[in-house]
Amino acid sequence: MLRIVTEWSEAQAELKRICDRTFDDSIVHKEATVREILQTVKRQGDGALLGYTEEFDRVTLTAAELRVSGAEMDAAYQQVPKELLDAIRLAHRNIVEFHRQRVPKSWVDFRDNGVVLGKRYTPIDIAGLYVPGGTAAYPSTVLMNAVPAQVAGVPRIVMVTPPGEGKTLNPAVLVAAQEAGIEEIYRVGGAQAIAALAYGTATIPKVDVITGPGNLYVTLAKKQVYGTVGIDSLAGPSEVLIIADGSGQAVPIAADLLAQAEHDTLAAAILLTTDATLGRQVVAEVERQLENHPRRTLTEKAIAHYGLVVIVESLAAAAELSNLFAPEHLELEVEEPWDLMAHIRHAGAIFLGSSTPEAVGDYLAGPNHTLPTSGSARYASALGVETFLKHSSVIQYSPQALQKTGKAIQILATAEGLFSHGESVRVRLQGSGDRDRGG
Ligand code: HSO
Ligand code: ZN
Repeated sequence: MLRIVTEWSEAQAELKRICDRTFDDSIVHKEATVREILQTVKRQGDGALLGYTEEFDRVTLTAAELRVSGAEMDAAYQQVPKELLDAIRLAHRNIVEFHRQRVPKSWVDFRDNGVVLGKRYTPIDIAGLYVPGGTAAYPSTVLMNAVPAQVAGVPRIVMVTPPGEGKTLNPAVLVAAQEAGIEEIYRVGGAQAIAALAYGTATIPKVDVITGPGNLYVTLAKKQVYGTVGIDSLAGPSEVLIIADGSGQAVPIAADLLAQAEHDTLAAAILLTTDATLGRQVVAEVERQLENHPRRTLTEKAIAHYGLVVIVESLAAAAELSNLFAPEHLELEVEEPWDLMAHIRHAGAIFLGSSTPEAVGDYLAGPNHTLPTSGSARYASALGVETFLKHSSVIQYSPQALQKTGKAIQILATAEGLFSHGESVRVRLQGSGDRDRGG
C-alpha cells in the first residue's frame, strides 16, 4: 500500500530514506566477492569466465562458445515478430537522430597574437556494453547504449550478456544489437564479464569504456575497475517522481508509478501533489491496478517500501522537495509544466504534461534512458555521445607569442622550483634571438 505523508519534515525524512535505500551493510561482503572474481579473471582469463558461468548461470560453455556465432545472430531475426522488429527500428531511428544533434564539435581558435587554441574530440578505440540477462534483457537498453557509441564513431563495439537456459540469448536483444550495428557479442555476464572487458582475455578484448546497467555485483565490479577503464555511471535502482496539481488524473498517474515499481523491488515511485483528493485516489488506484498485475509480487514490494505520496502546499514546495531528491525521472503532470520546470534544478529526464508518460522516453522518444540515479542527478547527466568521446586540448604558439609570454612562464617555473621548465622556454627564446641575428 502506498503511504501518504502530509508533514514537511516527514516528507523530507522519507525522501532521504528512499534516496539512500541501496546502502546496506552487506555491501562490504559483496565487494570482497567481486574483488576475488576480478582477480581470478585477470589471472586465469577465459577459463575463469567458463567456471563462473557454470557456477552462477548454471550453463556449461567451451571457450569457442563464448562468442555468439553469425548463424545464431541471423536466426534471432526469425524469432522476433515483425511488429517488434518495426518498433525496434522506429526506436533506433529516433535515438540516432537525437544523439546526432548532440555530438560536440572540435574547434580551433586562430588568434591575432600568434596563438592557436582548441579542443579536438576523438572517440575511444573500443567500447564494451553490458546487457543484463533474464527478464531484464531489454532490447531498448541495447539501443540506448549502442547508439551513442556508434554516433561517437567508436570503431569497435563489443557486447556482453549472460546466457540463459540452454546457452540461449534473448533474440530481441540480438536483433536490437544488429540493428545498431553490433556484431561482436559474448555470452558472459556478472562481475566476471566486467572483469573480462576491463582486463581482456584470450577471447574478449580489453575495452576503454564499459557502459550499461546490471545487478549489484555488476555495479560493484564497474566501480572497482574504474581507473583501469572508464565507465558510464554506477546505476542504482530506477526512480520516478511525479508532481501533479488538481489537473492530474489518478489512473494514468497510478500506471506511471507502477511502471517504475515493476522494474525492481528496490525501484522508487513517488507522487508529490497539491491535491489531497487526487493523492488518495492514486493510492486506491495503485491498489486496483496491482490486483491483476502480472508482476504483482515484485511490484507490490517496491510500492510498499519505496512508494510514497506527499501532499504539498504548493507547486513551489513540490519543486523544492523534488530538487532535494534529484530524481532520475521527473514527470510534471500539471497544467503549466513549462512554468514549473523553471523551478527544477536536478533531474535526469523531465517529462512534461499529461501525454508524456516516462515510457515514451524509456523506449523511443530519442533521449537516452540511462540516467543518473540515487540523487546523482545533482552532478551527473544521461549517458550520451560524450561518454564515448574524449577531447584533447590543442595549443600552438608562434615564436612571437612565446617571446611575449616567455618571461612569465620562466617566473612561474622558478617559483615552482622546476628548472628545466624555465629552460625549455629560455633556450627557445635565445634560439629565436640567434636566428633573428643570423637572418
Ligand atoms: N526505466 C528504465 C529503462 C527501461 N524501461 C527499459 C523499460 N525498459 C530506466 O530508465
Ligand atoms: Zn522503465
